[in-house]
Amino acid sequence: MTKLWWQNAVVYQVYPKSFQDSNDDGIGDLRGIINRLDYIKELGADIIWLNPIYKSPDIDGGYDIADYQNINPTFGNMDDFECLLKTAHQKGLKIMMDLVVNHSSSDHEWFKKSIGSTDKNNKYRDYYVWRDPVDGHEPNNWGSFFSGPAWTFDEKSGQYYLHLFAKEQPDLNWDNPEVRNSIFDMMNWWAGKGIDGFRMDVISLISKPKDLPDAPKEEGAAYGNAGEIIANGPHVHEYLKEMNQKVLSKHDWITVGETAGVTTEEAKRYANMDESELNMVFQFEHVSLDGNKNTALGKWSDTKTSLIDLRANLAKWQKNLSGKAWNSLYWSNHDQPRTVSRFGNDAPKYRKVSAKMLAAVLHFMQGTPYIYQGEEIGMTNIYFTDINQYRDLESINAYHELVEQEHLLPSETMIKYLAAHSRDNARTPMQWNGTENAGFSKVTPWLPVNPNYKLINVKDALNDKNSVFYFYQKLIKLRHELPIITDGVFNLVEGNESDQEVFAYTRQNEEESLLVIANFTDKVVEREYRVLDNSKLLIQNYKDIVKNNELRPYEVRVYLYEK
Ligand code: TEU
Ligand code: CA
Repeated sequence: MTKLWWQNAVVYQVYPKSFQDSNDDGIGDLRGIINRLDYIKELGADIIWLNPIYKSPDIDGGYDIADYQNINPTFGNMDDFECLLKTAHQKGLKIMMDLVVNHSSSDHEWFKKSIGSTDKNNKYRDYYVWRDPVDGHEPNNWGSFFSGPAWTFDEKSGQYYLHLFAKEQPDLNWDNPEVRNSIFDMMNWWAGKGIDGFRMDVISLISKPKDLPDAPKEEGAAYGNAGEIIANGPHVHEYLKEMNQKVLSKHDWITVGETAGVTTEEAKRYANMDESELNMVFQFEHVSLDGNKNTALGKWSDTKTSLIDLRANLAKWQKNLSGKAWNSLYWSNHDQPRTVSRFGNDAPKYRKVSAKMLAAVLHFMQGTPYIYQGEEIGMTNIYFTDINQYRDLESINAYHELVEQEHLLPSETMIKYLAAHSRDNARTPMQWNGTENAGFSKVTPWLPVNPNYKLINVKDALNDKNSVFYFYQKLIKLRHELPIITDGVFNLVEGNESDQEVFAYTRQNEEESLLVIANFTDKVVEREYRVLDNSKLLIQNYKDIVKNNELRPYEVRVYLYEK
């Protein structure tokens, strides 16, 4: 296997709005990120993925872009961006940008010229997906991912436009070659600035099925589940190959497609080693195991993911992509709950130890690991208790739809589900220190700081040699030093498939093998693993080993054996 630079790199994800405020308006910004680059460097990450920083009305955290070639003034200006890129490069950090081209903002010039137009010669009309009403209704039953219908009526032209997300996020028409070329030109323009790659928002949804048929509808649901029939549509691979030829193949970039609805079979096409499309994809399966299958409630629940399901899923991705395509590895991002609250245990007694265990389990797998800001200090969910505390439109709309319109749930239940799954859990400001507003801003932030910032913050983590931070730092260092972490073949330890408490796997290459053993429970468990003589204990999250065959709560041990 020829190694590509991004295969043993580690990505650190920055959500600019919540990372560091530099001008006291309560909102993070580019200067704030520049001021914190040394921190990311200290952690050891190689690449920063920046969530969208483009001009945007910010209906959906900047995923509604009004101008792809300008910076949102709230975050700074193009000089600030160029300074960020240059400073990052001087420090040896790369910058991966977010590419949001399934849809634009309804404030984008293209859409403003498109809406309301009946002019047959107006080329912008065909930049979006317009359809006539059917029997006075929407053209089909598709629901928006953010509640309500996926269609909005335009009085002036008498047609509906498609928006899989908010009505302020109209879907672009990828079947129009001019749309594709405009997007490719814009990408090449960013290449000219010297960026290092793109993370591609919902790229699996760009090619809509022919004739836009109705989608399957769950019982009690108001609309059809469009995602299911749109994902991996008829021309998606053709369009990505075209993008590859016209843009990606010209640059030594890292590219990752966010691919809701992707299977391992599909991933082998998106992220094939032949490099004809993308480097890797974000799959959604392991972060959907705690949702509801085939009910109108979708992701809203408060059940915990079972270890059996989680392991089966991660192992499937490791095995099926091995040697054929490249995995991305993540526990969280700006759309997901906090890692330690979701998969570990955020009670004070177990927070640090379980955060480290999860980190090790992920970082010893094959693929490129992504760390979401704050994960490296074990930040937790915020557990809001009132719907008025939320800012995210997905959470707010879901509450209104499920509780008030459809009466599928009592309010208290939905509040519990939101506390477990709302995207705002990930978006609370970065906790830098124990001073007011956690050192994020001098003024009240746009979203409250988690009250636990006095106990969980970067300053304390840097002062504690046993912190979660230094554990992550060590994992990154090990990945950079040991080729086996990048190229070793993954296998579950024999019999581990049915173990409800311990996750145990190996990695093997010709020279070495790794053994990872992790207790996912808050109990002491006994297991006999064959740890070969001369094995070296590479990393562990307890100070010592009392008994070889005993794993304490959330204990993880990783052994390296030289053959
Ligand atoms: O997310 C895509 C996506 O699939 C989301 O609808 C996801 O299912 C949801 O957020 C999880 O609850 C991307 C971005 O990451 C997200 O922030 C945007 O809101 C969305 O696309 C639209 O651009
Ligand atoms: Ca600011």
